[in-house]
Amino acid sequence: MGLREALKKTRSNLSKNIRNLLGRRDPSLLGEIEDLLIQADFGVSTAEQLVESLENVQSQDYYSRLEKELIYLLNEREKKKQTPKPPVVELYVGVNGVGKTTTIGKRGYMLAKEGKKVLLASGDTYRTGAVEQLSKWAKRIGVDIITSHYGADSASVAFDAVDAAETRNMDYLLIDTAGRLHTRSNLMEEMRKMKRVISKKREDLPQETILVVDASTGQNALEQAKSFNEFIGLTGIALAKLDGTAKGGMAIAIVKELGIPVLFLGIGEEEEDLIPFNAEDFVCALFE
Ligand SMILES: Nc1nc2c(ncn2[C@@H]2O[C@H](COP(=O)(O)OP(=O)(O)OP(=O)(O)O)[C@@H](O)[C@H]2O)c(=O)[nH]1
Ligand SMILES: [Mg+2]
Repeated sequence: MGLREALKKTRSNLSKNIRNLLGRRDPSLLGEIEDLLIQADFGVSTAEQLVESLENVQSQDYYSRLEKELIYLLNEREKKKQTPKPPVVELYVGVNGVGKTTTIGKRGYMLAKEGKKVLLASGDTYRTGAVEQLSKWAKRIGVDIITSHYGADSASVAFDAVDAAETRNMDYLLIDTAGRLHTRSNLMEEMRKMKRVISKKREDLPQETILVVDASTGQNALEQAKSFNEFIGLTGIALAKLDGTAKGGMAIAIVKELGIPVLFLGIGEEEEDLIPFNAEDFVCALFE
């Protein structure tokens, strides 16, 4: 599945309705466009800002103006990063069932295809079957894995994994974690410990702390991003399950409100179904 296909539902909701409105010229038009953007989960303040940008624009140019504003908004937040020192450690966090383990499998595949040496680590010691699930991915994409056993201390699993990645000269270490609700402070605390232990090994690690969110969650994903960001500091968002949702606009709300860049889009369950985020492609697929 491609990006265009994945964003089909969000787009058809949005474009069809906006197109219907554009023929009109009455004073309530902008208000109605704002409502549509909110319905597509752009978030209230983003929708307001976008509509304000249309105020002195001819209605036939609304579309192109919206596209330009969105691309600007999404690109503005994209950080220019220095080349990190290997191993690049990516810690994947998020609430239960959002797609963390699957995203890691797909990300590992993406990196392995680029010729990178990839190690996976199973830091989910809570859910039965979690280690096996990641092991299956490792086998499927042909990369190594550090496993753990049920009930083990996830921080020490992470610590050992960083050790292994260094001794084996890995380019990337992708660490899976157990799903946790952002409102459960004991579980959030445990995750913080995991990150702290990793940075004790080397202070620039982990270079990425990535929150995986389920795109169909809509605005609650923004709450998740806020909490996780307050607790451990996020460097990026992976937006999973973008296929089959009409709430794709949520990506924009997260970038705008929290300034955290979207790094990846998950558009299916197969290994090739993860694509690097690109603002222009995303906005085009959203409106076209
Ligand atoms: N359609 C679709 N399904 C996905 C995507 N990403 C993950 N899934 C599915 O979502 C379900 C949950 O995915 P997991 O990767 O196990 O989620 P998780 O966050 O690791 O779950 P826990 O470890 O239990 O918290 C699985 O059935 C995945 O195949 C995606 O981008 N698109
Ligand atoms: Mg998992």
